[in-house]
Amino acid sequence: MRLDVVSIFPDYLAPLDLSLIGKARRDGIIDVRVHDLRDFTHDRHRTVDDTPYGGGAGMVMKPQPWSEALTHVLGSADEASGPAPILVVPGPGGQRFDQARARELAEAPWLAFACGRYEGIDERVYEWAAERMEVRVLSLGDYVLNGGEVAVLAMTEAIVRLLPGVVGNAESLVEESHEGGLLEYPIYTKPSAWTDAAGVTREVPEVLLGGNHEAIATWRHEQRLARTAARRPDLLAAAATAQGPDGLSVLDHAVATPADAGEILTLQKACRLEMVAEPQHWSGAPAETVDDVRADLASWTTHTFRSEGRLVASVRVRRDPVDPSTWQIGRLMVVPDLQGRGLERALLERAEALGPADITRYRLSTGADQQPLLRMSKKAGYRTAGPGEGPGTVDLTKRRAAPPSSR
Ligand code: JF5
Repeated sequence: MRLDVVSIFPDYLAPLDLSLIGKARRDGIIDVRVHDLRDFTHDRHRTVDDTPYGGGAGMVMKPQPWSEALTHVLGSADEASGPAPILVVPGPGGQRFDQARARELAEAPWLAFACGRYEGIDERVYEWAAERMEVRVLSLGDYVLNGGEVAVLAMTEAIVRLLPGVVGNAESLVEESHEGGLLEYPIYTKPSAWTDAAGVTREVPEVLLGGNHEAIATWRHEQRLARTAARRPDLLAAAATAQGPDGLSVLDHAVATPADAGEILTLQKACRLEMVAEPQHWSGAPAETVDDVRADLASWTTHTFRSEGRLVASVRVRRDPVDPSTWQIGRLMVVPDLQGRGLERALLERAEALGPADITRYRLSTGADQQPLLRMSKKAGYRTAGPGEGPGTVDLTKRRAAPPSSR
């Protein structure tokens, strides 16, 4: 795997020569090249930053040194690397870098990392780069570092250890925290009774000493669940959906009330991803207000699904006011971090099942730009019926299957 890193502090990346990563480098598993961004400036002061247009605190990294540095990286393509790297830009405003992302990036033959400093990089660099390679803005977590370098060290370590031949024992790679969506169980080693300097003795849990493998597996699974619930309740919903297609059944279901309007609006906004992906193309179309959502709650029945109190999915249904044999389904939403795990399909099936017995047809309304949702509903038997009521929406319909014969 080729790894290129562009930074104004190349020395910060010296740890890439140490430990397992250093060994992988010496073993020829990875080829790491660190570049100094200032080498791509042309002024006496080797300037990489300037003040922000529109005002505001701090400095912004200039586009020109970045385009030249990245052009230099692109120019070093070879047979093994492929034509262009995936460009990773660490930053607190990115998508979360997690174990799944590490596994995905470990498949790439070539990764380049752009280390931002100050308030960040001129937005046009992202546009320029996206025309030449795949660009990922990735965040380690919800905190701010002084620059991307430490994040690159963390990400490269998580990625490189997954490469064949880097970590000796393949087992130790699979059975780790975050694989499977639950935290690890507690581990112990000898002695079975350990006495500290104060004379306090602590025992290893009895079940681990017995050799009953089934009892040990059960105990460990319970420990993982209890730990995850206590320390990372946010992981439980994801773990539940990973267990099977109907992750919906483990969520708390309720019918929305006006008190839910604010959260539903937040979910709606989170699901309108196109604004997030392309800020320069933001249409400025008037967004719905919390009062619009409240009004909708009066004319529809909105069903909410929560995990540990957090609203993670919702859908609204009603009998069609003009055609009472039709069951209307709309605003089918799943929070972005749980999308694509089968929850959408389960939600649609739940919405259909809510239709009274005399319903003969379903009409699903969705955004014309909601590609994954359109694909899913077509797989579920829906066909496009035409443009929907709201701007930018489409209607899809499906006949309800005849009820099973009562005899
Ligand atoms: C950075 C401008 C990048 O702060 C971070 C970060 C937080 N989580 N993951 C990464 O990146 C450094 C700071 C300022 C761009």
